[in-house]
Amino acid sequence: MSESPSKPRGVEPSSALDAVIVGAGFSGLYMLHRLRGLGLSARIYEAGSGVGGTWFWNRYPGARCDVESLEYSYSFSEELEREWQWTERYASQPEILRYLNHVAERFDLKRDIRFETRVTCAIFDETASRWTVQTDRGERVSAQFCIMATGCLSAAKIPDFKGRDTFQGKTYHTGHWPHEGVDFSGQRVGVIGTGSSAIQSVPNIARQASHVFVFQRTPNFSVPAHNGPLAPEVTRDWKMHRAEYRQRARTAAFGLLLDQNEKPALEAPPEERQSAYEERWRRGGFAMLGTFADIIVNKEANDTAAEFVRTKIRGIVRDPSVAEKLLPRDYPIATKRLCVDTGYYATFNRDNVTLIDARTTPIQEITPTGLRTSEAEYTLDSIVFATGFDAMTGALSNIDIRGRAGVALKQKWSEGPRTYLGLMITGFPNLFTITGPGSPSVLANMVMAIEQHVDWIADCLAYLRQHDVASIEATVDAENAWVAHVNEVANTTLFPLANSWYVGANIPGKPRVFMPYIGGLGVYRQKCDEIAANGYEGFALHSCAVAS
Ligand code: NA7
Repeated sequence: MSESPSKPRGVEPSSALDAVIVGAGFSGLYMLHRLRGLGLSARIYEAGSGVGGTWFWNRYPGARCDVESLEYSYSFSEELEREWQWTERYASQPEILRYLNHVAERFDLKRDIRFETRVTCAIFDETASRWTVQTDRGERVSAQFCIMATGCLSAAKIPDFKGRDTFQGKTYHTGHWPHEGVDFSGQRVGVIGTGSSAIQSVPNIARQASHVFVFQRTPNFSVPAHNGPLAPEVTRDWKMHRAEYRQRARTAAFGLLLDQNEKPALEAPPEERQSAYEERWRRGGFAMLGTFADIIVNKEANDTAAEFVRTKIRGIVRDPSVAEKLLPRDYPIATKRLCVDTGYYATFNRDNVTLIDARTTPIQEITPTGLRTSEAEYTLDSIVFATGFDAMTGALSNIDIRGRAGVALKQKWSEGPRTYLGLMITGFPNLFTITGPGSPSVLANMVMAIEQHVDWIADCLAYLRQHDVASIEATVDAENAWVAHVNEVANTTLFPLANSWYVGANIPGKPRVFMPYIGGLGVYRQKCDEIAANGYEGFALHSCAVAS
């Protein structure tokens, strides 16, 4: 299910760096590039055997980004953008991985990446104001700054089903897919979960397997991607106007060129609403989110969009009882991440696909031969866990991070994550979290959110150097105020109503806290810039190491 275990490299001698970066995905790669530009010594530790992060691990059939390829790519280098050609409107996982390898080669990043090396622990030394970082290969390194580029959806989660380890067939998690691929020909396959990963993979698995059983606990809203080859005129237009498009995306709420209609849904007469939704459905993807201004803040407005999509599902799925099961009803549309699919609902018209409602007939046990629900037993050759991630905090909690007075981050976050700007944590000086909880992150085009954080951190480190500052730390007041603000803004929207991974509802026992910042990437960027311009307001800066 996972990468082959890395061979021990032996205990390496201690070394000292300006910065350690954890993770070689979109965040870590750009961070390394920026730090090198500042003349700082930096090293990435990466658990995988190659670059890519999320795009290294998520290799399930049909894995594809739900943000359009021209937008879901770095904007920091015009040359990079001019020389790289995306082939499809929505890039597939292999293409994104090729792109990230190209970036790593082009900027000569790999020489400072230690692959197949997992950071196990990071401890802050208050006397020296430095972090000691340890890896599973016995390496120990001291760095002034520790930068977590660990991703928001990188800690894969397999629920603790009874009998989970007794199954004698093959099991897979979508987020740890075998590199050699999987041939499901002739197999009876069970897919557990109906989030984005299942919605992308089920149509592909169904074309191969003899039968697919989809176990759905909560139906999801999905809109068509209308994916296809990128038309040359689209690429030409992008290259001609790239600077303008990128600037718009950087300041937009979702970091996307969404074409947001400012009119509230309820001000439009029903026919106008209908044709607006139809037009967005034809465009495909997240365009649906921009149809009206109030979809995510007004339940009645949201209902009009939700009912539109439910009607579409009824129109696609031929068996009315199956269609009925696929209709999401108990949360507003887009308050769980909207899925973007290619033929998902139509897949349920195939004779070799069965939908099982795991809400009314829950999965009770995984057996040696398959799976048992409260109603029936299913004989399976393989089980695919499309069960998601311990989102936003999981990858950080998996590392033993200890700040001042040896306090563990896990302990500090036991009631839910607390950060200042999603960038720093009180009690953990010189530790940065790229797209950490409390920042726009997953509610924005991730690449735009990442670039904004990396640039802010790099500028901050340059400032600290110029002003001879040894440590920076979020103040208690600033952190408290930011956490309150993140909650306040979230509560003006419908988002907290859904049992989503945004609130940790998919992980039993995880405190229910709305983790990302929904104030919008543009607004957030401005706040971060103002804070920096005011000499890093809300941060305590110390010119030499302090004991406490
Ligand atoms: P998601 O969106 O978290 O989906 C996980 C799915 O697995 C979801 O349908 C869950 O149902 C289901 N699940 C989780 N635990 C169980 C148990 N115990 N029993 C039955 N079903 C379960 O993860 P994805 O990988 O699809 O997508 C993650 C993000 O990646 C996505 O949002 C995009 O941003 C890209 P639930 O809804 O919790 O009832």
